[in-house]
Amino acid sequence: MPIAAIQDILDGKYAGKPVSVRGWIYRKRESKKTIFLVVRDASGIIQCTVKTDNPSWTQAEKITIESSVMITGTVKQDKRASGGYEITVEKLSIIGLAETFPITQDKSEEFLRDVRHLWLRSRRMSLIMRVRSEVLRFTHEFFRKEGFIEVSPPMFISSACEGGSTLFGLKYFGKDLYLTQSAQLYLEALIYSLEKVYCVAPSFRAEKSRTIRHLTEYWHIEPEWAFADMDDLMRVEEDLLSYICQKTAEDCKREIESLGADISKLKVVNTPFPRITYTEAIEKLTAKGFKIKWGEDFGYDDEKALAEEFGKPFFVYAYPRQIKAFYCKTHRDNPDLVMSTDMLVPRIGEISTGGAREDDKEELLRRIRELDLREEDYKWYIDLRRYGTVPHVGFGLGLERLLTWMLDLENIIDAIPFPRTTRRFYP
Ligand code: NSS
Repeated sequence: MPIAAIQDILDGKYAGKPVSVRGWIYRKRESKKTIFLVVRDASGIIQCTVKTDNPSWTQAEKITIESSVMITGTVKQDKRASGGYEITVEKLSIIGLAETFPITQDKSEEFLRDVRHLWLRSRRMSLIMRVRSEVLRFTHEFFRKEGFIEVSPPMFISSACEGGSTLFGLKYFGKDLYLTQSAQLYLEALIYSLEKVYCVAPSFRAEKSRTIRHLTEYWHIEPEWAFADMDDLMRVEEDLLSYICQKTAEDCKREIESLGADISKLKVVNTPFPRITYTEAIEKLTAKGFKIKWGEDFGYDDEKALAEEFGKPFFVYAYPRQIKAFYCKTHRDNPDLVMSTDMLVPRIGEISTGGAREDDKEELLRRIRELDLREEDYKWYIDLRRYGTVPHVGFGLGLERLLTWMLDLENIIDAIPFPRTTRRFYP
């Protein structure tokens, strides 16, 4: 007999028919004459009933929550059953009898994080993981559609992309190396042959901040492309975001509704996004009574206050040189500013950073010296400006920050199966 996906049964494809399902015991309830087993598989949950006269009765009595099972029976339409269908069991086989499952309803968030390897079985976590997978699919679809080539950057690196304070160091055959913070510098090398490239890869930050938006290991969506300017950059970025939001609203409607997230905020993500300069952002904040001065970087509260005003994704661009990385291209008509842009969303603040890269060798060297970086660490990167330099742009979008916003998650740690933070690296 074919193994049916539970969702197909709930969709009415097996009404009145014999069927087999495989899965785990989600709930169990007993009365004198009937045992009700709610079984879950990857697609959904369904109630299965076992009667006293069934030869499987003793198996059903013995079975525990989270035991794995194979059930054969007949699908019955029943308005009282949640989902509208149930299975009258003919045969119940226990595959793996579970010990007493440690997760019960009254457990704390902290406990659930300690048993993350088991909590991943919850409906909530599996819904999030499904949407995460779909968002990755839409990301790849978008870049392929736009002619970008997927590349694979290294994770062991020898010099910083985003500044030393968040670098994870490690010993590499007696030498000091680091874990990558961003694939950007390597992507820049690849545009000279492939022109438009992207990757989805882990990035590591020795980030001490314990906030709802920081992980020490996160997944980074990073494109980089040649012969492009800030306008091209913001256009591709907003196109990507609106593609992801529209497709997710369409294809993950059931998941988003089950998670209780607000689907309407995804549907209204249409291009073009509002754009304001850093200087305009400072003026807005000053008018709201914030103490921030021109030249200072935004804190989380500043970003949240700005984002509240827009209520949807928007760009801040043209930042002061002193708060941005060495690779940012200086505005030729105003050397105090660099061509950098952040995308901000409500509640989370910054979800992506990008910009034009300094493509002039002398300007780049000036920046490297100005920031006291070691020129020899960036020798290969400077080479890229020696041999056929081109104007080019790119950005980095944090997948988990994006999901935290899209799914109204309270904390970024629920956007990734095994979160790593300052305090959490188990399981
Ligand atoms: O440091 S970034 O702002 N920028 C870069 O790494 C550039 N080199 C990217 C590029 O242009 N290719 O990080 C980019 C994004 C940021 O906006 C967040 O969405 C995410 O990466 N990010 C993080 N997510 C989770 N946890 C932490 N700690 C984190 N740090 C950055």
